[in-house]
Amino acid sequence: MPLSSVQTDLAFKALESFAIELPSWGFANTGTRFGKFIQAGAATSTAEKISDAGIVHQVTGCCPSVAVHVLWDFPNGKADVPAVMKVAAEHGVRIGAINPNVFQDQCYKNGSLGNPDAEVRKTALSHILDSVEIQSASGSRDLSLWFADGTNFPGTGSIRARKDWFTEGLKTVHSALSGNQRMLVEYKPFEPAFYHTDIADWGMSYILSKHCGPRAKVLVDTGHHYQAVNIEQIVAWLLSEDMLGGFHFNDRRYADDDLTLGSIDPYQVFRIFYEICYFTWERGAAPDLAYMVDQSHNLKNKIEETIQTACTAQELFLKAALIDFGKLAAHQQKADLIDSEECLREAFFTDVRPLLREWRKSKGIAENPMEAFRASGYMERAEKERGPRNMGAISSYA
Ligand code: PSV
Ligand code: MN
Ligand code: MN
Repeated sequence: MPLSSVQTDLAFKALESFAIELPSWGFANTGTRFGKFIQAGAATSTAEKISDAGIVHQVTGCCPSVAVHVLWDFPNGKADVPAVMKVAAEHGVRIGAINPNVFQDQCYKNGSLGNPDAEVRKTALSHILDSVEIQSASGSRDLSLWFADGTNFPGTGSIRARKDWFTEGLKTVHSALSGNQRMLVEYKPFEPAFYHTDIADWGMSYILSKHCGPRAKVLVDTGHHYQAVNIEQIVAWLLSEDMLGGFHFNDRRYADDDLTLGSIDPYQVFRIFYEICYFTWERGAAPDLAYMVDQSHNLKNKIEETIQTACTAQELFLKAALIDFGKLAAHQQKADLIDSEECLREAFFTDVRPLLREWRKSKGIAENPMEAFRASGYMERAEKERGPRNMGAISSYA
């Protein structure tokens, strides 16, 4: 069915409102705990990661910011901010969410803010407060908090005491925020802790955020759920409570997969966007959410998969934005089961790619981002330049 000009206007408006942030760590060689498959063209420095994010934004037009991990991208803390900001500006992007890292240092074996040792809790807190300084210096709005804390064996830690330590630590972080700054509290059901994780689900993130204050919101990483969990219901509840801060997008086969968004279950991603677009339609304004990717590919070419992810996100968001919400609301009111459901299916099965091509044309970018990237010669240059550094890593790894 051809789309009307009203739908085209609606689609363009939706696309203009949708930006998705890329993770710096998605462009470097990473692997599973069983090994790495090195890519010759992968980024070997923060500047290269930002350059890769820049080319993705250039060809897709929807990825204007880059999330950074403090330990990996700011080894000298705040002192690195001007240089990183300069590189970002050169590549047409800006610094996005700041991710403190309180899980890699040896002192965090038994946790960070939940560690029974007050000295370790202090070390973790001071790293997070340093990260807030980076956030302020770089003008970044969001501090994105994920904790590996938990225990591996029953009875080896006081779950309640750890909860209190988290509350205390996070409250201190909250009081260090100012201006438009926010803190996003991420949850994860397991890994690396396998008996209990201190912030295991959305309820725990919600409670901690509520204790902290209005700048604290829940971060939903789509990978961090067990199979049967209805993620879109969590999204709907958090929206209704004004407690949803943003997303880490990926796809899940179990409870933490860094798989391409929508590669396994595109209808699920669509249902999440449906909840957001329905909320937007009812309120007449979009909720203030940070859409971020959290994927780190070991097998696919990293830049190409990021382009694939950004385009998939746009397609699924657009499909959800095109739902006829007036019609849907009327059917829901009468409990017309089939007709209500068909409103979603109609939108989901609409081929929105022609609209996306039109939108790209209107922005002066190539209609096919993947083709444009392949034609640019960027990857060949990156492989030539970075290859010796990356291949050196193979021999030292073997
Ligand atoms: C943990 O699994 C996580 O989802 C957190 O967001 C981390 O910051 C990110 O992955 C990168 O390791
Ligand atoms: Mn995440
Ligand atoms: Mn994860």
